[in-house]
Amino acid sequence: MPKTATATKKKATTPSSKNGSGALRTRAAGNPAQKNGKTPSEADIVELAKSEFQKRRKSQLEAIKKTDKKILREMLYQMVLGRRFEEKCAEVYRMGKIGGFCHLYIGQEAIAIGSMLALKPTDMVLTSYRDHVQAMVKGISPEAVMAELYGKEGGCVKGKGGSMHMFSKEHEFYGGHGIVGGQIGVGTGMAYAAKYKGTDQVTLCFFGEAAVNQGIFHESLNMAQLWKLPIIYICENNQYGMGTSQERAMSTRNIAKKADAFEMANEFVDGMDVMAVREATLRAIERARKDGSPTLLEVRAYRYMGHSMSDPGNYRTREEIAKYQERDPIVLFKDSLKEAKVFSDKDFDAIEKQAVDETAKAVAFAEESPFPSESELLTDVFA
Ligand SMILES: Cc1ncc(C[n+]2csc(CCOP(=O)(O)OP(=O)(O)O)c2C)c(N)n1
Ligand SMILES: [Mg+2]
Repeated sequence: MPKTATATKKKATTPSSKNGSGALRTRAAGNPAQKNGKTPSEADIVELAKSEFQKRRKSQLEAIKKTDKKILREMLYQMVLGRRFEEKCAEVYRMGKIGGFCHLYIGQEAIAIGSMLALKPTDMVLTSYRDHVQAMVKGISPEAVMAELYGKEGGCVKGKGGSMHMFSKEHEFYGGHGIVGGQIGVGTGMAYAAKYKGTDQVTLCFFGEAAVNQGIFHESLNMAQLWKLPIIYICENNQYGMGTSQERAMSTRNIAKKADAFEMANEFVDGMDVMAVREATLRAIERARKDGSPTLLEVRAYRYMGHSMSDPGNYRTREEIAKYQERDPIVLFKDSLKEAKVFSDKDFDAIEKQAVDETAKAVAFAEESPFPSESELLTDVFA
């Protein structure tokens, strides 16, 4: 098992199949592991994941060859930083340093990094409550994100938002939204404003697959296509909405195709492949900037940790988690970078050290930052 995957596997929630609901489900339709109509064993599924990993390496290598080395380094660094930062979040959360909800992104890093590093700094980003990594990629410092998690004054919103509400107007990062799907309507409005004002900004709006069943998704996509808004909707399909699997809640597996109903451009992307995410986003950005038209990307990945830190995880098996860890996006990317001779083990060690040091600095800053003073209680509060 690769190092990064092992590190998180130990900390994964404890899935059980005791009540039957945790048993690994497979689909009759569209499941590549299905052999002669027979349900594959869990070992078959792990094998399939390994072979998909090898296939994916080939296309990733091609994309790496076309990309500037500086960008590749930044992509890898941000992915490793996101992973180490969030592992630390889990650790300090368990020590009682962070209160309230805390939703980790471990396993999904390729989505934020692949897409956001294709943007200009002036472009706008919104996401759900699973927002720490997106906030950092958009330029909010790890110190300000960690202090926000601690509820401290040095946080990006002075400790008043916490884990779910990272925000920075300066960095064009507009949340951190706790209402599932809420950011789809807000993001569509922001794209409308950009078009109305004639700015060159593209809006990138992330949401989970469970948000797609709500009316706001359909209403927003209709308006965005009708009015040709420069927005990219990224559905982060991690296959679960809390403990409910997509197959229990959605009549179709194919989320990208929902955009066909609005005649909107759409693509399905492998969210374990950071280069595939980057390339699909670059295509969507071109559509948005050139024609001012929207795109829906369904990016499929998997969260290794529970829905939030308080998730007992009794709805899935350890084998299911292991299957996705076999295709870990960081390991895949490092393997490809090494094979393409872009970076060596020495470079990887330097990146790892930089990420660990940056995370330690963020924790030290958060520990030392004071709690907000009482006089701050009613400032910047709208109710
Ligand atoms: C409108 C609304 N309904 C229900 C909830 C409770 N809730 C919080 S997270 C969540 C699951 C969302 O899953 P998904 O959109 O797939 O995102 P993920 O957590 O997987 O990133 C639900 C139902 C909520 N916050 N808002
Ligand atoms: Mg989900």
